[in-house]
Amino acid sequence: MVIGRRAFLGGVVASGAMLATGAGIANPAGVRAAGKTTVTRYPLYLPPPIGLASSLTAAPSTVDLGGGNLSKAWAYNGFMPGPTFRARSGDTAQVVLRNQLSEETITHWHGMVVDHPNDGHPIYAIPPGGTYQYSFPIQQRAALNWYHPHPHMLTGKQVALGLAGAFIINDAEEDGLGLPGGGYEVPLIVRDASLDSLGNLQYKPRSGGFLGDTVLVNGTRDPYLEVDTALYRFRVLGGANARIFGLALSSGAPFTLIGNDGGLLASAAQITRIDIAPGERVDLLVDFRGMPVGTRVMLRDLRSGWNLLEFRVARQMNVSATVPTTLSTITPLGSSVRTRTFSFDGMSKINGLEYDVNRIDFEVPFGDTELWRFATNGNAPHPVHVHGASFQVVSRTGGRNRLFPWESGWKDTVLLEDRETVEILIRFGGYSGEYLLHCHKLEHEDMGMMSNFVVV
Ligand SMILES: [Cu+2]
Repeated sequence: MVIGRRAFLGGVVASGAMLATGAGIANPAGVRAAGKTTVTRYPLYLPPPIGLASSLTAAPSTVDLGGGNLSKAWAYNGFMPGPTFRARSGDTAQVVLRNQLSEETITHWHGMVVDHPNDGHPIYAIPPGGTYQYSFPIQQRAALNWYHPHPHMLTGKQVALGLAGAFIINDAEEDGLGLPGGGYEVPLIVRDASLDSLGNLQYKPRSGGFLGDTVLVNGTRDPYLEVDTALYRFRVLGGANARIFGLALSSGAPFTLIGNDGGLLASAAQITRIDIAPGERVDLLVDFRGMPVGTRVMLRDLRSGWNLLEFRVARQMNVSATVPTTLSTITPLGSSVRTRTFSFDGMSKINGLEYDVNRIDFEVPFGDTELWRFATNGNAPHPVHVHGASFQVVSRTGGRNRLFPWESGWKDTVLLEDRETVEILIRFGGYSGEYLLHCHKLEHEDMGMMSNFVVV
C-alpha cells in the first residue's frame, strides 16, 4: 500500500478538525448543503506536478479527503487526483504506466491527439504487475486535458475509486494573452463520490450511471480556497462518472468563460451558469478584485443544490491582469463530404450494437471533414466523446434546442440530453489508426455504449 505525500501532510495539518467532522463522513453532501448546520471546510488539495518523462503507478492507496482521516482509494502515484502533467506544444511525453492494481488497466489521455498505441485503447490493457510504455509528441494547442483508465468494463470502477488526473498543455498563443498563471491558475477536478461507513471510496454502479452523495473537488470534501484580491483562472474538469454539474457563483456574478475541451475560445463570454458533463472542461476567469478581505463566495452546483468550493478572500493584493476579449482564432471546419448518424440506444448500444473490442464499426478517410449526427433513443443524458480528434459542434435540435457558449470552439465531448440531436463537424488530421467513439457516462461505456472505428 502506498501512502502518498499528500496523505501524510494532510494528516498532520488537519488533525484538529477530525473530532468536529467524524460523524459527517457518510452524510450526503446535499443534506449538509441544504441545512443550516455549520460545515467544517478543508483546504482545497492541489495535486503535485509530474514531469513528462515519468512513471505513473496505479495502485491501492490511502488519501486524505480533508480532516485527517485516511480513506482507501485507488490512485496514481499515491495522489488523488493524480499528479498534474504540464506540457508545451512540441514536447514529447515518455510515461511508463505501472499496474499495481488487482485487475487490468490502461490509461487514456483524454483530449490528447495521439496515435493508436498511445491512446489507451482497451486492447492494450495490462495485467496486474504489468507495465506499458507511452511515447507521444504533443502537437496540439493549449488546453486542459486529462488522463484516466480505459479498460473495457472496468473504467467506471477505476475512475470512481480515484484514478484520474490533469494534463495541461500551454503554448505561445496563450502566453501572449497574459492570463493569470502560477498560483492564480488552479485546476479544479469536480466529481461526486460514494464513501462507505469507514470513509473509504466505494463503487456502487447502477446502469443509469453511478451517482455519489459526496462531492469532491480535487479529492477534497467541503473544500475552501483562500484567494487574493486578484483575477483567477480556474481550469474545471467534469470528472464524475455520470453526474452533470450546473456551475454558478453564489454572488450571482458571471464567470468569464475563455476556453473549453480543446483550448481557448475565439472570444470571452460572460455567463452566470455553465453545465459540465463527464469529460467536459471549461476554462473560467473569476475576479476577486475589489472584494473586501473576508468575503466568501461559493462555487455552487445548481443541479443538485450542492456547495462545491468556497472561495475565501484572504489577502489584499495588487496584481495587474486584464480580461482579454479576443482570445484565439477558430477556423471553421467548413462543409462536410459525408454524414454519419449515431443513435445512442438504451444504456449499452450505439446504432443497435454493443461494444465488441475486436469489431471495427466504420472507416473514416484521413483528412476528410465529416458531419456526425448524434441522436438518443432513451436513457440520456449521454456525454458523447470521440478519441483522435477535436470537433466543432454545429447544432442541437430537440431538448434544450440550442448551443451554449461553452460548446463553441473545439470540443472532444458533447452532452446529449433527452430527445436531443447534436451535429458536429470532425476531421481526423493527426494520425490514421483505430480510435473510439463512446458515451462518457462511464457505466454506459462499460456496458457497451462504445464503438471502434479506423481512420484510413
Ligand atoms: Cu450514455
